[in-house]
Amino acid sequence: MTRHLITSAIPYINGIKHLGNLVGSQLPADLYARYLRARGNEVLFLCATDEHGTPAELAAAKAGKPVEEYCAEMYAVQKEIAEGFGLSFDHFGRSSSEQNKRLTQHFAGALANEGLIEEVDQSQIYSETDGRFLPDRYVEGTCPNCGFEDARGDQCDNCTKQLDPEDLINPRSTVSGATDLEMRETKHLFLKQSKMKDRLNDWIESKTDWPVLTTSIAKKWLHDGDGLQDRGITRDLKWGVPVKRGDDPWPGMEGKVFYVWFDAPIEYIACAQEWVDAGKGDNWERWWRTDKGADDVRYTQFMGKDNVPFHTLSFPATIMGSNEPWKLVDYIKSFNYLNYDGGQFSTSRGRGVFMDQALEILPADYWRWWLLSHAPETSDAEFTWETFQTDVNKDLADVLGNFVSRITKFCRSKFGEAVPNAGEYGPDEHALIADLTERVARYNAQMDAMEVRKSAAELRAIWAAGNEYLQAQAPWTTFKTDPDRAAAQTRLALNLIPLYATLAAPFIPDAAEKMLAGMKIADAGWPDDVPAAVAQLPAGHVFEVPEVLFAKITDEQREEWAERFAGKRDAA
Ligand code: B3M
Ligand code: ZN
Repeated sequence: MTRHLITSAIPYINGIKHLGNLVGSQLPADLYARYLRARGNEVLFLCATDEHGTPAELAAAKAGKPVEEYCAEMYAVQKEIAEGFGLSFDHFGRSSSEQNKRLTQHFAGALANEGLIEEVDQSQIYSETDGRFLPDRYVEGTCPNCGFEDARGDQCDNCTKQLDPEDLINPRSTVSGATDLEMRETKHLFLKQSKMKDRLNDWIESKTDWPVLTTSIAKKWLHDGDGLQDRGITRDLKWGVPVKRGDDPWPGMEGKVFYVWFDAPIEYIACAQEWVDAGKGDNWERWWRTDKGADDVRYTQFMGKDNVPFHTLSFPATIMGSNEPWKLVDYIKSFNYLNYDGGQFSTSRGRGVFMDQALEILPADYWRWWLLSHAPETSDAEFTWETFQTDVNKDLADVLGNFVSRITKFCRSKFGEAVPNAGEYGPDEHALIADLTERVARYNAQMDAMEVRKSAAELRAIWAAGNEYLQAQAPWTTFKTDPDRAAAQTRLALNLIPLYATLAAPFIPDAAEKMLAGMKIADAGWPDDVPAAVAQLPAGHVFEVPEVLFAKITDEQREEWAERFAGKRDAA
């Protein structure tokens, strides 16, 4: 079995993520991690909070708290919500960790030794009103690339272009709104990405199996305009990793920190160190150092499209440029945006459903199923309360939930809470098993390929096949004339429950657990052999009718929620 390293983009510490963020990184990463574990692979699944830079400083200032305290509190909040959604990280770390600080300084030193760092005297935006330099998100203005008026100084949310604050047209301070901005001299370190262009280009060109969304964004920034630019990797901020050259001071860079996008991806590695230091693992190098066994690892990253440039170009430039044997990513699965009810999710306007609110109103499985089955893979997708209600009620309550409840209750009423013994399988049973064998093979193939929507569609079809079988055979009718035949039908239908639970567990882990608990089978094992998998509950096997798996969403609930989430929540 292959060893799989999986990372999800690490969410900024400021505020709670909305469902669009969730479905673009952490949730599909969790789906894949759960699937691979269930199939017997060794998996290390890591995520963390992204705690440095202007997002954290600005949010802490707004909350009126010291930034360390703010980050510690928000880390605890994000960790709890991640657990609530069943995100099965092996470790949920923090980019402000000691491990990441040391590793970030180490990489800067290694890049400098390779001649890939340049000290640049620069003029940068300084605000007289605020009494400070205004890096990154401290400035907003109009995007020079697409004309979007609320572009941030680090990146335009509309066209994803990476920006520098001085690129913005009509810049304004996000601290005070001040527009009396001037340019002042300051010194910064630049990563000479332009020197790495050929290596990065060859590497991207070799990734012919990657999603087009991933490679097209990488190629755009490699070739459009003047091509790959050198990037400033330091900032005039207080909060962040202090600039050092390995363990040594960096003359002239006192009081500065590394840019958040320089240290954030390094946290993927530091997180594995944190995992070991927390006593959860014993060897991080076999996951990350190709000289220490990581050559055998398959490394997959999950992220929204706005994060792609940093993962296809900037972070690989750090890794390759260090000239040290670090593991490079093998596959980048990226996502488009999920929109909310005719517009965009908006953190600042509180528009849409945020992760904490989602869990307040419904169990995680409802969200997991809907979001994953509508993952914005080939294009942007849209959340509406109507489709959410319709799809959840149909797929989860009418198809899966109804199947489980109907057959277990029927069995209890006619044969008791044990798998009935009489009767033989006939052509209909063998046809269903053959159909499921083919479908499970297709499901495996889609899951292996990380085709999230197609996997969900196949799973839905697998559930529907059982439902249709039950509907057509109607053991409750058969029972009146041929109780033995009804017993055989019931035996097969009951045996589909552990099969369904196992296949569905990566999508809806809580419901899957209830199904297995009801059927009194701890671990049904992945159905590599479907005929054997549907013979796991032998005649006489005792079960209990599981509790109701899914309640239907009512029209009143739908209307209430649509109103509640239309956009009033205080900005994070
Ligand atoms: N924190 C962006 C985000 O939260 C950023 C990702 C970092 S991945 C290394 O969407
Ligand atoms: Zn733009």
